[in-house]
Amino acid sequence: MSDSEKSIDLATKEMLGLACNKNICTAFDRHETMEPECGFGQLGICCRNCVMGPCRIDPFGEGPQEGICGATADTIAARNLVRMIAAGAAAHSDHGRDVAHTLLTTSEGKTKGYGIKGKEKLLNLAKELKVKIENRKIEEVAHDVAEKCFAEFGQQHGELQFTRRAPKKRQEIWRKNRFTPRGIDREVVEIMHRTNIGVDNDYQNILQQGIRTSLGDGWGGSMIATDLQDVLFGQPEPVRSVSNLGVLKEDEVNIIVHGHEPTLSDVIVAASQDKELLELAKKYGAKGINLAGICCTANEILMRHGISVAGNFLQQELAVITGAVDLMLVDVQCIMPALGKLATCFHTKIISTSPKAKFPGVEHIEFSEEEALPIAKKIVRMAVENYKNRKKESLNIPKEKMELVAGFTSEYVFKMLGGKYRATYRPLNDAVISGRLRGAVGIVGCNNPKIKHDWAHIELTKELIKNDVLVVTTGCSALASAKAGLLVPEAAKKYAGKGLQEICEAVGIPPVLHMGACVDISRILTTLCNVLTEGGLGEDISDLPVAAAAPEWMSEKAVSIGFYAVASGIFTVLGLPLPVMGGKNLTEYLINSIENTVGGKFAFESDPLKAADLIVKHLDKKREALKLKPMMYGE
Ligand code: NFS
Ligand code: SF4
Repeated sequence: MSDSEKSIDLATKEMLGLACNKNICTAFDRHETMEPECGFGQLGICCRNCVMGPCRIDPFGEGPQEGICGATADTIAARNLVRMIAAGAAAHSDHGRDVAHTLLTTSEGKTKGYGIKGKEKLLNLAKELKVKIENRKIEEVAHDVAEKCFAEFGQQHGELQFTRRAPKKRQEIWRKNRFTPRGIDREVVEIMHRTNIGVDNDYQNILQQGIRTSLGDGWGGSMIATDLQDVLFGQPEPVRSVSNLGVLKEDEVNIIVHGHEPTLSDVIVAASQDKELLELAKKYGAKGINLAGICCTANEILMRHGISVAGNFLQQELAVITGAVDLMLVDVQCIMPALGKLATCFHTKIISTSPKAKFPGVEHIEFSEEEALPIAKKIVRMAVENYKNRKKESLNIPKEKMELVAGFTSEYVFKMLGGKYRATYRPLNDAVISGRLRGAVGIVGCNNPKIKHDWAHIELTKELIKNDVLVVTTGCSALASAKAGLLVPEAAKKYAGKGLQEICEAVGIPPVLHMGACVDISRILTTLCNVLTEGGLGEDISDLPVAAAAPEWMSEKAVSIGFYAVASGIFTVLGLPLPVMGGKNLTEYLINSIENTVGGKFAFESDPLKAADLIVKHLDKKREALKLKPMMYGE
């Protein structure tokens, strides 16, 4: 495959060409050497759950159709699938747990570098969680809110608190089908139990637990992560910034933060503005300290501080190859182990910080909330001191960079649409009802070298906004849209249909709204609940003309997200199939009959234009059921 077929992003193509000239391998190349990938794995029909096996089912029906224990293709594929959900939900939720811990220790005055910046959010949460507010210090309230959220992880029975944010009808569906999560951790553990050899062997019953676990992510762990981050680091508001590798600066110390948890990156932002360190940078001949993000950490500090974005998942190695990164610090999730070896070819220092995530050949400086700011300063100092080791001849910063606006939240949409004094979702609902807007679609998720980098995200997004669909986006998809110039108000005139254009112009928003990191997909759920409460668009999420898509997904986290979206009643289109196709009944269930139970279902479609078509048809079906007006500017 030539470099131009690997990505639509100019900076990425340029860096891939350079990597090739230098004989440096990236994920794009390693993907090619891996082909053909294992068919059993892709179809989900190999099982290693006990040592009588590994067993594989013959997909052509000629060889074995059962494992040694008698497990069928459907059973094996379902067990593998829900283990992916368990891993994905665990990752998001453990992130949420860590944030709860930071809030708790901060409320006890034990941290250095954090405060409670989102007071309004905290008070709203306190009300929701029935924490007493009157005559109490903000720290006391924060303490009890953190404890209540903590308890959600270990809860053994009852229902997760935030599932009550869902419409009544949805809650009933969950209860009736045993989908309501009892405790976040409990559901993950139960997946591991049920998928042991000889426990749950009915694919639908296995999926029931998969759904329950995923809901514990979306309406539990991820929601806690989002809400408590807003309490600690402040609620995002729309902010302008810049994206792509061109944000790296030739004459400044470049630090990249990569990973997921803003507990680390937020104090790095503060440390990079430290006077003493800035002086030191100048002493070494640098004009300043330039911070940029990759992956979801990028989203977190982008929307709270306007820090620029270096790139998305498949650009992490390319950032190092620019030779301009003096230090890259990483915490958890989506960090390629390849970075360690790659960095040895450059002056770049990679620093791991989480006790949960170490990398061979990478220096580890353990991060702790208690000493957050001093540790952050130490790391920034290392970057500054490494600036002098930069080799001019290996410096290759691509020019590409793009303006963007990021940081829309469910609360902000509320303010923005109603004006300062009239907070309401009414204009949004009316736009859908009157046929100016067809509906809304969440486009989210990763990059995957199996699909031309950023291409599927951008094609799908453009096609939908052309059809008067408001797109909301998170994660690496949001970063793809940023780089493609879709996150600015001016993009409406260029790419959006007439109805969407009118709304964007009236309110001054881009046609594609950046709503944060992947844990912030919980913001999309909350927004949908608010839209329903505003009225006129049905009673349940499955009534709404909305859909979701992950055109280039790769992570287990995306599987968990896909499931809680479907189980919340949302039609969800994946650009690559779930690894289940070897289980014929299971596949049929996921792309079809699951809809009878939850009102949402999956579709697998790798062609973004066909995916857009499926989505538009789905939105129109929902509009028809709600008896909404025909689209104002034609179909
Ligand atoms: Ni989401 Fe964020 Fe990106 Fe995929 Fe990874 S960064 S949590 S998993 S690759 S979107
Ligand atoms: Fe084979 Fe069954 Fe063991 Fe899986 S659990 S490896 S199918 S014997």
